[in-house]
Amino acid sequence: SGVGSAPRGSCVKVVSDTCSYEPDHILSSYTYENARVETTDDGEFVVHPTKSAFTFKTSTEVPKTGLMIVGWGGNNGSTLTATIAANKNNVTWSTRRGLQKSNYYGSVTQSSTVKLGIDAKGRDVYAPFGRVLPMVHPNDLVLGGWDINDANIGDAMERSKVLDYDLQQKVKEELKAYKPLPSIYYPDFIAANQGERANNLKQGMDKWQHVLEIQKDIREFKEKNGLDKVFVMWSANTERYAEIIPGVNDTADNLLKSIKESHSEVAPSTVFAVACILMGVVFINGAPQNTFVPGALELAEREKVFIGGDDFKSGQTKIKSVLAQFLVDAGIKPLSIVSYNHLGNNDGYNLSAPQQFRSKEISKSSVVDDVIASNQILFNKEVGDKVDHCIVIKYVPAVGDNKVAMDEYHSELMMGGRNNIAIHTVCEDSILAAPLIIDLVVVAELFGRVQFKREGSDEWEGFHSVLSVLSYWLKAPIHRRGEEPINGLNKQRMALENLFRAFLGMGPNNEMRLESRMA
Ligand code: NAI
Ligand code: DG6
Repeated sequence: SGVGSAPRGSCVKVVSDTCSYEPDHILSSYTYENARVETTDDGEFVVHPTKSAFTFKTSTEVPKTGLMIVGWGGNNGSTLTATIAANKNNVTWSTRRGLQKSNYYGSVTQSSTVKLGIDAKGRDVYAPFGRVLPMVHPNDLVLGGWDINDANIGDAMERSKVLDYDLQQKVKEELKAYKPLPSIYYPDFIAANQGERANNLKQGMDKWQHVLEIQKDIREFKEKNGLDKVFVMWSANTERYAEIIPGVNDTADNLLKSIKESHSEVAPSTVFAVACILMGVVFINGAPQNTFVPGALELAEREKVFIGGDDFKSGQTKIKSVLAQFLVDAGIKPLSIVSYNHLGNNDGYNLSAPQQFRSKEISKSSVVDDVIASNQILFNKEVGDKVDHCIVIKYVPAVGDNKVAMDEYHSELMMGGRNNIAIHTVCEDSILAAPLIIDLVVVAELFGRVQFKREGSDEWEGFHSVLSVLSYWLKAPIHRRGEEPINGLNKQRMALENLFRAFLGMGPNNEMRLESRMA
């Protein structure tokens, strides 16, 4: 019980007979409590509390980890690379506000905390999120990747015009040495206006050869850098939706066959995803398109490889996944949510084409669906079960990466009253998005080291290949077939915290505070 000391990389040691520290792993026992609910025809809820016992085994050996970014030379990829280089070297630089130190603000794993419990005086005690369990540190990530444009990452950083000039000067030399690998470009999938960037391509190959080439790139990157694990992240341009065609991409076998036949409806992002899944490499999609067509999902399940997606949830949508939940949980009925934004970076340029905009519109729209479905008092056939949800994106080159977002939440109050909340945001889009890439990799890597055993079973199992705990960072979380995604940000964070606690044999965090509420 609680034997041994906190493993390297962690600052938390649990002393309990539900948690033990072994030389290379943590063992925990956990009772999962839930409830199965039946709703009768006359509207009664019949609740059956349930309990199931699990044993978790978390390896404490943090692997040497590599991250390969598709779209490495983009604003997100170059901003992330510059940020890691700067943090690794403790870079400071002068700004109009004074001396600025490198940091990882905006990353949950690096800059937020988790409540562990209370101290002797009843005050809450928090630990750094990234040190509750042994996790990869971003400074140790080895970066690589592909881009259809041949700019080295130093030049790409300058082109993106995101970071302070003085900071750019301090990391430029290191970044100039990083060259993106040639990538695959099927012009039909991204906006025609991106054509002029495409000068770094794997040419003269069919789609299956592309799969093999990508796999070769990953193997070589892994060997050259002596890595234990590699993760691949799509941070390339938003593609149009792929059409789901029976016999083409509806099953794993059909999809593989279609790639071998170079079917025109297989997108570059799906080719990357399939290449990764077939070699057991985790693939995460940070853009909104339907990379994970049904065949790709089935392939990931079959190969038992983690996948995550879709679309980084950075600013406007993150607020929406809190605010919509707040309104509905307060018993206030949102009638319309209008989200307008304009931006002037290359992402905005690509999204100015209708089909690519449509992909983004879909991922930005789905975020309130489960919130609406959670409240049948406010949303039902009689009083209306929909919110008018409107998404507008405009390309305005002058503002560059400084995205402007305006949101209006128009809601119904008691007795027909009305409530309007308007939010105006100006944010550096890529500085919001880059830390999400870190969190997605750090958390996906951790979950790959956790196994569980069900009560009465001797078999260690891994989590389902659709890694839904990543949904905190994703606008339109992919989900297991037959299930609905969870979009509410607070629920998503609660899931992360409580799973971490379960891996340490602790019950879920709650705010019952019986110590102070009882006389
Ligand atoms: P960006 O346009 O600056 O970078 C994309 C990069 O991908 C470009 O360098 C382009 O040359 C490259 N590229 C295009 N097709 C490629 C392919 N097939 N293979 C390899 N490289 C390819 O865009 P940014 O701002 O870095 O965003 C990246 C993606 O992340 C976009 O899809 C965007 O919609 C998505 N995203 C961005 C968010 C943000 O806040 N910045 C938030 C949510 C999603
Ligand atoms: C225009 O909306 C550009 C997009 O790539 C967004 O910047 C990105 O999807 C972030 O969106 P959000 O809604 O999370 O701020």
